[in-house]
Amino acid sequence: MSIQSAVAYGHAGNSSAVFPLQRLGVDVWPVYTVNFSNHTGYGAWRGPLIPAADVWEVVQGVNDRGVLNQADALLCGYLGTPEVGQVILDSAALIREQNPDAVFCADPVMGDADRGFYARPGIPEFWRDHVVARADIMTPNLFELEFLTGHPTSTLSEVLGAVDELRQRGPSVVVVTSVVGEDLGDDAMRMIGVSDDGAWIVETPVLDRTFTGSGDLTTAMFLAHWLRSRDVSEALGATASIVYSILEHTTRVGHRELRLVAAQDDIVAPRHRFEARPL
Ligand code: PXL
Repeated sequence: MSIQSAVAYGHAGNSSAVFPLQRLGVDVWPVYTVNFSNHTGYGAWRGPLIPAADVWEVVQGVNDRGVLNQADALLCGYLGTPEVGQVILDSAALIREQNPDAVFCADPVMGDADRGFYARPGIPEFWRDHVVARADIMTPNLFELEFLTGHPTSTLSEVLGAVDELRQRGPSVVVVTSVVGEDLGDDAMRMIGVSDDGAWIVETPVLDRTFTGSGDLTTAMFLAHWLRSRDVSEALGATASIVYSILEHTTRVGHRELRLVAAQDDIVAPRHRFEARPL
């Protein structure tokens, strides 16, 4: 089950996660938190925030079908309102009752280094104060990691320190995207993944532009590959390969929105391959 935003035009939230998951062969059940015309990176959009009670109705309706024991994971991202935060926690608890092995993967969508905070007031605090303690996997970007831990970072060891702190508060697996640091150079995009088994980094070439929805794609692809391999290093390499290949295609054709449909073969057989290395 994937509880995230829907956008009519373009790709963000579930509109960036559902098709790639399906293309990987994952049967995903989308539940929507907002129904927007387009993502908020445009500065203007239309369409409703879905009231928390309505989001919960949809989750309960799925539960009424008696199928939640088949859910391997709950994936959550863009919330819309802080009240929907409680719904994702309740959904995680409901799924866990039916399938104790289900994984709760939370992408604490709240902002990034380019745009600052774009989530509504109360949402960043909800992720920090209520979701961290309950999630199994979290996938903050560096900006979000710094907020969740309250520690600004400027070196690789400070980033790893913040990841350890986050892991001590909840998620056993943490993936940090858009990692930068004084001692890391600016010649690559980096993701770091940490679990009880160790820490890994994967680097991809810099694409000199910004994207929206790439984090949502990243979390979805990581979760799918992690569910199959239970191996952070393997899942990190596979995710970097898919996401970079899609972003490279999108950049080459000069499109603002991720070219998920046109470049869909990259989801299954990415043209560019990257491997994570241990830290
Ligand atoms: O990529 C995060 C995201 C998800 N959903 C919506 C968004 C954004 C970021 O701008 O606007 C609707």
